[in-house]
Amino acid sequence: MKLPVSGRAAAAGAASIVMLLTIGSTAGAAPAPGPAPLAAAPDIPVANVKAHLAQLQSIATANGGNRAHGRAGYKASLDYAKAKLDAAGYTTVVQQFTSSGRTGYNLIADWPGGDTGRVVMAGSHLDSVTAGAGINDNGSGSAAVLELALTVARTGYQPTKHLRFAWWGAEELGMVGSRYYVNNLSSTNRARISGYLNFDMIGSPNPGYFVYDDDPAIEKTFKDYFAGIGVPTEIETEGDGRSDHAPFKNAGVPVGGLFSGADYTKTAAQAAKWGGTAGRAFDRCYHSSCDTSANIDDTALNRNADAAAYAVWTLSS
Ligand code: DTR
Ligand code: ZN
Ligand code: ZN
Repeated sequence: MKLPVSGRAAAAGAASIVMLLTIGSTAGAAPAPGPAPLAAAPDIPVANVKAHLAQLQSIATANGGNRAHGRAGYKASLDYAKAKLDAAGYTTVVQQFTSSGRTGYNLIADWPGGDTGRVVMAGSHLDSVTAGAGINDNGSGSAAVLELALTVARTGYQPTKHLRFAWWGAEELGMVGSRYYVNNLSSTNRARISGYLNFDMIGSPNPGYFVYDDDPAIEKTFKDYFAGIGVPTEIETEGDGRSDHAPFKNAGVPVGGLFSGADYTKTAAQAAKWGGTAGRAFDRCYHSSCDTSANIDDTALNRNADAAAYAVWTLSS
């Protein structure tokens, strides 16, 4: 069903807007509200996250080796995630835009319930570069956010605030999808977003544990989690403006997120506290054809997925 496009969206000119609204099937309808769960977040099964990554790898392999904006592999990745979310009872919207002459898509999934005046968002970009499958960049974030959303449904979590999850298109072209989403929000709907959490590269094979230092409360939430599991963190310093939190931050939305490192080199001091290999990039397959299913550190993926769940539960309860 096509939604009426907003005036601003209709005025978007070059971009054509098609928003497909799918109400989750009754089979997977959100369970009736149960007792208020503890704020303690459940574990995110890393095996489930890895299974999503295997699917994304298969999709890339079947579609020219990538999941890039405007290619078949990207839309197949989105369709995979959307099917899972619809079956779990989410209300999903596919937001269409045009960039570099190709059609792009954002996937937005709302968990029914909660105070829609206070929306906690978690997102990741779903597109890869054209060079490869993009399993760490950014299948890792996309798969973790997908499994987090499915865990919300599976546990019947009834948050105080409203939960919204997003998978962005065309991040690799300059955060095009996330900027398109933010630019097409009304000022009222933008003000309703109490925080946006970004997950872009969270399974790097030679991992670091970096926390965005944008919003202090969100930063503390993530740092509390890692302190609780005895893992030291560093402030993420290379990413200002380099991922999908930037359009939200520029619009005044509190943002935060996690990052396990890209093409920068791990120092000896970092290797001493985190393990791994000093003098080697956190991800030496960054934006390369070797960013495949083999390009993931399971421990980093697991820890970051659980940290994401902890933050979503804490910030929405
Ligand atoms: N721009 C991201 C990778 C990236 C590089 N530095 C940071 C810092 C924080 C988040 C992401 C990144 C990409 O290539 O998708
Ligand atoms: Zn990238
Ligand atoms: Zn990325």
